Amino acid sequence: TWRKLAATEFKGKEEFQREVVRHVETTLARSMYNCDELGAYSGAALALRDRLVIAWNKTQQQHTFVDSKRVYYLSLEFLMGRTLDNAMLNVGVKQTARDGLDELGFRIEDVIDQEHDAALGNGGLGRLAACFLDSLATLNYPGWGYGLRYRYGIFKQEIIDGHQVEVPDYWLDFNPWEFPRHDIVVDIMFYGYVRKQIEEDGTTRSIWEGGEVVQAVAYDYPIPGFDTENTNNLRLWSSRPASGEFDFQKFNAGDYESAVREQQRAETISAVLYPNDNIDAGKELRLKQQYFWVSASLHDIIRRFKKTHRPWDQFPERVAIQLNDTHPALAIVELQRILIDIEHLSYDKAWGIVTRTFGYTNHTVLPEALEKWSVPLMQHLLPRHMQIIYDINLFFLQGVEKKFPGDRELLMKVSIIEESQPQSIRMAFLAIIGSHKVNGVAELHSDLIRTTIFKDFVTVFGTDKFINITNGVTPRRWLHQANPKLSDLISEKLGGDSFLKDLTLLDGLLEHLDDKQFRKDWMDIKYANKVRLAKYIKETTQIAVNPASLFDIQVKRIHEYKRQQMNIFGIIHRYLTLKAMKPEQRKKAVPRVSIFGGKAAPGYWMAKTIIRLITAVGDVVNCDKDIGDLLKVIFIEDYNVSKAEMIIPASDISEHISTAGTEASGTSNMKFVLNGGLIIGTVDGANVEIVEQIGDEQAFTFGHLAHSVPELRHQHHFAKPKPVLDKCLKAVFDAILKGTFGTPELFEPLINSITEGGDYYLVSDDFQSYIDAQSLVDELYVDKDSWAERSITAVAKMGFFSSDRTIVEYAEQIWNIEPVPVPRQK
Ligand code: 26W
Repeated sequence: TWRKLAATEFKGKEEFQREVVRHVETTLARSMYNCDELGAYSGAALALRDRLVIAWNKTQQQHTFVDSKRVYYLSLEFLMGRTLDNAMLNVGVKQTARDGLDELGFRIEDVIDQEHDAALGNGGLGRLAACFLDSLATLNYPGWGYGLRYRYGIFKQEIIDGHQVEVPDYWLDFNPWEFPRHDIVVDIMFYGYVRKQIEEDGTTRSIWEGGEVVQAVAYDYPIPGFDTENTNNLRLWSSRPASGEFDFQKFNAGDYESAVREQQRAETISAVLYPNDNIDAGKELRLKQQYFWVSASLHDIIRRFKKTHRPWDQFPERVAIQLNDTHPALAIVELQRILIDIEHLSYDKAWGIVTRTFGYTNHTVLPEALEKWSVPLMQHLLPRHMQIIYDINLFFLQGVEKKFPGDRELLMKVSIIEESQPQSIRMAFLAIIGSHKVNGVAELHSDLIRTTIFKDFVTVFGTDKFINITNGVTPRRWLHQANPKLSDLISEKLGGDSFLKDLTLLDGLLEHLDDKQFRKDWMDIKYANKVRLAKYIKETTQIAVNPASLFDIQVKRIHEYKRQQMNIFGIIHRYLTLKAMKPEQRKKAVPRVSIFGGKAAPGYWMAKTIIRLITAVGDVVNCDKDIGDLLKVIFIEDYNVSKAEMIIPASDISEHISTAGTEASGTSNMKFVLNGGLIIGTVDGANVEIVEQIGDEQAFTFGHLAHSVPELRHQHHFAKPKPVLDKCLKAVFDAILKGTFGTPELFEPLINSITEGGDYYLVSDDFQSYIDAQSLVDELYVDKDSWAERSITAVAKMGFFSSDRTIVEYAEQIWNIEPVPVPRQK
């Protein structure tokens, strides 16, 4: 049957090939005769990109034509990973491309492997933003991302002599996915002073002037949806000197150095992503990044709104802005400034528009991660914004005083300004006051923010302003792309791939639970994914691991609250136990491969010590002849999105073992279960809801609950004499201190943080119950058939955790936006 091709389709593999060849020979000016895999990648990417652009333009024109309300997702991080594979799958041309490349002599997997990850994020928050973009496009919502185009993304991690070494990640060499918009340029000012001016009508106006100006240039990235022509936009800003090049006067006068210095100063703003996850460093350059990005984005949004010639009142009916954590909280102040200083609206009218526009998502309760900026720094860098923050605070506190007369203590507690030395600005408080909705990212986390860090704001604003929207992940990347075999098997059983757009359809798998062949196919795919990972481990570490072993994986940023130290202590316990066994006893043990991956912030010394201990244990265990295949300890270098796509489908068990109440949600927990791995985890973050959905036979939970944590910490703090350590944990520490894993001095501080330092993350309190949970894992893994049943059951019940569900909740409860599909050609 004949139908018109979608904008993103090819007429067949021949047309695809022609396009690849054309790009290799003309755009890249290379010959097909000596075209390598990188050349083939570049050609394929450019061929596909031509199609995306058509759909992208159509979408943007449609959205402008309909004048629909848009959401703007402001995030300092977008951890996109690779684009080619995802884009081919989303627009449905992967098979065509595979066939075409095949005939040209290339394996598509090798071609895909040429692409550099876009690693513009640290961890959970950045990857969530990327999943949200995929869901927004797939659901046909008009939604843009706004971020920074860092020249260097998160550093590359090398492990040298067991230590983490950071190497810069320059990712822009050849990037077919970005479109520079040299016509979209915004001037951004820093420093300067504020002058008051009396108008003819007697009102006073504030004029901010005399500062340093840099330019923001837009770079756009198309975001294709799955099985739709809708293609959204991600706009990232790059900084450059205002004069375009550099100061030619200085240059001509021979002052080359200062001319170049000035250029570098401007370019520095978007040069590098801060590699801190969950720790606020408070650096001036970071504040400059935040204002630069927020100001450029707002000017762009306002310029687009103004083209519709609507009155300002209607701004919140056309624009929703979501603040991804407090990093963009200055947008609240910037919009207020534009509305009063430039657009001359009254303060109250402006503030009404501001609060109806913004929503704020909180992603952490860790006190060290809550952003605070020093008042003198803000005063110096953004003098007018500082005044406006004082005004916002004054009017807010006046309102509180009116509602709760005489409650001085409450005023102190909710003031944006903290009376520290020097004073500081609590950005989360500013974000709450300037938004109409505040949300946490999992039920437990949202409860915690309502009852702990933001409880005084619940008193002031009431409960309705504080909602929960549980995180989700995109099944397109995290099932269909990462695990094509499993995705195909599921399609076969469900009679189609609609589950990729409505993940709740997965529950149809339950009908096939008793099908022996299905269970076997299911476990064969898991095995094949483990073989794929084992091969990678062999190639990169020279260590052979047996894919028949139980694969136990913990991959995430290294942080004391995530407790990789507890995992490695558990592994040492296992090692000591195995060593103490007689050889015939050992034969009954379940062989295990413990796999770690993750980066430590460069300045986070304790996290680096944890990495050092993991590699040290691996060095000893992996060549112990008594142990052989019974235990291997692997650290995978440079964990990133593309590696996650290979690692996650290969887990039997993954670890989500944060101290209860510290992990806001976690999202890799969802990815692992969606790929048929079970989880061992604490009652924390989204683990709680995952277990609720899949049933507690399908998960291994352990440890103290969040509500007991404060009391346990208190006991550690005041305990005299020090409590005696659990026997197993003591044996582990003794082995380390005896030098079993090399120089014990390296690891003393880590042990001391537990034995002497108050054990803030409660490793000693949870250790025994962790070991018990691991024993249960061993026990149940032996029965492969019931394991298969658990794995299938878990996947079948994961429908809730699609980021599509998450995005619909944001759209309905916060943004008030509707889908605007691009009409399909008939
Ligand atoms: C100012 C320094 C800084 C940098 C990044 C503070 C805080 C952050 C992020 C908010 C940390 C982060 O990524 N949080 C994670 O967000 C995920 C998405 O909601 C959650 O799944 C994780 O539990 C949470 O740790």
